[in-house]
Amino acid sequence: SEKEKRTVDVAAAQMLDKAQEIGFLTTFDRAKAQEPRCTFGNTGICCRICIQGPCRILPKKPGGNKGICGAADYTIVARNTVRYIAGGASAHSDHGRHIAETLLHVAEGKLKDYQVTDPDKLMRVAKKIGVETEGRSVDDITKDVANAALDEFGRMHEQDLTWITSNCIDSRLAVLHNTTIMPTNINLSIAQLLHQTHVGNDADPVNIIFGGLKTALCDYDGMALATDLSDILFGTGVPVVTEANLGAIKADKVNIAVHGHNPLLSQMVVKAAREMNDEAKAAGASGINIVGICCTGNEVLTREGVAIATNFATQELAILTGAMDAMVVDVQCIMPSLRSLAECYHTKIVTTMPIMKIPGSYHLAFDEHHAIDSAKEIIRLAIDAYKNRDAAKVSIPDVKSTVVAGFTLESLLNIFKKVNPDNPIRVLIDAIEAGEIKGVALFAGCNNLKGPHDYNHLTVAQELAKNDVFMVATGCAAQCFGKEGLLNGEGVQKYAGEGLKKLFARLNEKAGLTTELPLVFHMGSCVDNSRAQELVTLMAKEMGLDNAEVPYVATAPEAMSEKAIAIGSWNVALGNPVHVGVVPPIVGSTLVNDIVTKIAEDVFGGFFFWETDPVKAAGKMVEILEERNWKNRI
Ligand code: BF8
Ligand code: SF4
Repeated sequence: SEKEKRTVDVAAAQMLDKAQEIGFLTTFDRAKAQEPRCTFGNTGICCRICIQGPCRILPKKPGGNKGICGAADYTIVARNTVRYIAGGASAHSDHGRHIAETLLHVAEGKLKDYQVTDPDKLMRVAKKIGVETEGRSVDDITKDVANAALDEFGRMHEQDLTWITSNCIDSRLAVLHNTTIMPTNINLSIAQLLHQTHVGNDADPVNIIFGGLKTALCDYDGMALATDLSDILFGTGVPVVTEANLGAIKADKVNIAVHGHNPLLSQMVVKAAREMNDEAKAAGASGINIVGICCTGNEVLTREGVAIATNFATQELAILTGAMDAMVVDVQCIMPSLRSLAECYHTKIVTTMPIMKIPGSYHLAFDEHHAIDSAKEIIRLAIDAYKNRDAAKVSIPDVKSTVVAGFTLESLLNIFKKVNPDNPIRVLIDAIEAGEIKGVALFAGCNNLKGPHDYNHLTVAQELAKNDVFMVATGCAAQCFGKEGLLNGEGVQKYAGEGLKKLFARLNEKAGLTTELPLVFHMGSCVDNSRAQELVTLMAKEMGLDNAEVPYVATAPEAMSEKAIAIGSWNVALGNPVHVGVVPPIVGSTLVNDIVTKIAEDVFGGFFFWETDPVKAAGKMVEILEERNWKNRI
């Protein structure tokens, strides 16, 4: 049906009907309006790197088979591709830098509203990166850890990035050294990549791609340190039970969505809200209800059990419920369209960061020095807005699913520990060796309206479950699974194959949780893809293999952002096969396409493949896992 073509999310479909009724154009309409796409842009052979352009590759026209400067299709495609990576690495690493700076200021006693919440994680991270802990104060260790993180961004001596060297096994580090893609300075690599791809600079597609992979590793480094330091500041999540989808918005409460990526803000909003229920009651509501959209939602879900409202493509629809009083946003993946939609309602869009403002929305500069006060000010805006809510415009879809989340690597291993106290990771490997499961798959990334919303995520996961694949997820993929009932025990009963069910039965028996384990383990936000990488490295160590031999595969069924491209690229460099469910603007150069889908495997063991049909994609992922298992047995 037409609805299935838009989304598989029942709540979203209801809201899209409502949008149609009131004549509001959503991102779904705008996506349609962009069709048909320009083939040059769509396949990557449009160059706008200098303003002689845009140059397009017109193979049949004399003189048209290259850009004005003489750049061939492979140069143009390679340059365009790695510039996406530069954008993604900038976003992730700047997020990490912000956390590191905050942690340093905490240790220096400059910030009263933040503290080291998880000193055990601090000690583990300190040991991992070689910071002395014996007989030292928490503040001193914290300073050294924070400074080590900040040093990654600007060090001027040749020293490999610490969060890469301390998280990778030797065989992988050797691959990174041999291919000369080991970075020593995050900011430098990003800047150098922009230089490398300036007009009249590097024309060699292989060299450009290697520059891109070096920067993608900076993306990894920035997110790995962001995860570690966020855990230190806010705690390392443990299993929590909550709910997901627009039904988590409550008609009788002041509803505030935290949307964006940075937990420095959302954690404070959650904390402040707990102290302000009386103010909400004074305004006539029964309390305050915080819900999450996109990755900052995943952050506060993991650590505070905050419900998921929705994911990227359907963010506008949360406002269409008529019951969203404020949406507080920080950075990344926030649609500029939110403001005009909010104008049809009483909803306040509050931007908070100096690099992310939306014309016409309310800007409240978030100040870490007065974080709780800033958060309270935002919540008071929401309470004020609530007073203007028009009950006649409220229609909240009665759709939500139970979610069991909070699976940081630590909390996942704690469950494995109940089955194998001496060697928790062995639980997964035993299940693989016994043929119960075929391996592990990571779901990551976004929504992309080049296909129906959440359809690829859901279908790939159902197929892999049937084929006994153990699944972990981050980002908007994880939020889709929350909404669609894959983050709970019923998901196992409904979709898992017999082997996978056996493993779950063993785990559930020993886990000692009040609820059954979920079909897919929610590992957090997109920066928490570092947790999944730690998992595969742990498996490699235990199996005595290199990363590229572990039965592990990653998928971004609905990849969209530059960040997703960066994540996919470091996954390849670190040895992981990566499925992408949309055809990226790379296929305009057979050479570049072959490099990333074929030659990459010879060099890194990891490679990309594009498959828009989710059933076929899952089939190929299963084949990859089976092939790796087969090779490991001979
Ligand atoms: O960092 S998955 S749409 S929200 S980019 Fe954005 Fe993509 Fe969602 Fe999170 Ni990640
Ligand atoms: Fe055209 Fe070359 Fe300029 Fe690109 S860099 S726009 S191909 S002249």
